[in-house]
Amino acid sequence: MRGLYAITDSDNLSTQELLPVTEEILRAGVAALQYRDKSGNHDKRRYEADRLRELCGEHNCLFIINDDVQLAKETGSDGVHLGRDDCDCKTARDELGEDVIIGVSCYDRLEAAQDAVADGADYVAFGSFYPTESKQKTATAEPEIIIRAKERMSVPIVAIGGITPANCRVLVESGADLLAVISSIYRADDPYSTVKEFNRLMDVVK
Ligand code: TZP
Ligand code: MG
Repeated sequence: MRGLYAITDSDNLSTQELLPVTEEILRAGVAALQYRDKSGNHDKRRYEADRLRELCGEHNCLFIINDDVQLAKETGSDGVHLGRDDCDCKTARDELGEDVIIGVSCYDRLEAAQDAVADGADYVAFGSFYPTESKQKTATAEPEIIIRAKERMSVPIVAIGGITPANCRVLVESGADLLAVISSIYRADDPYSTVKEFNRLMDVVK
């Protein structure tokens, strides 16, 4: 896993808006897409997740569901992403099996990442590295944590939080394998070109 990790801007987009802009983002070439929707509307979530999984299949992109192990199971997604309010990694593994990718948010805590890896996480995420309007109550992480994590663990490292083409360089140079972004692509004037720009900055050929 290396490259851009797009996260859906579901707080701000209707289904009719979300699907075409996501297709544009996928056409430009991202490594993974995370479906992040906090609405609690099961029917909407199921519908959107099914459509997005299909789109990811067409564009050779991993499809990861945020928070919801059951939705990941129902939709046959490639993986699930868990934070501190979600079920633990071992429970998710028991439910989803060995082949499914499990990612874990570790905020600004290296020890949490080591614990997650010991519990079978396939990648770990740190952040926020920069101020973000997409999530309230975030921790603040420094690029140094990526360097320390790369020394201690071999799973891919995800950086998240306020990342843009203009500020991502230090994260890439620190060793981030994936840059997870919402607003700088979903709210860009030109999401397609912005993904291309990120890929160029990360030296990813897509
Ligand atoms: N977790 C930490 S920051 C964040 C999440 C989900 C939001 C990232 O969104 P943006 O718009 O790329 O800052
Ligand atoms: Mg969560």
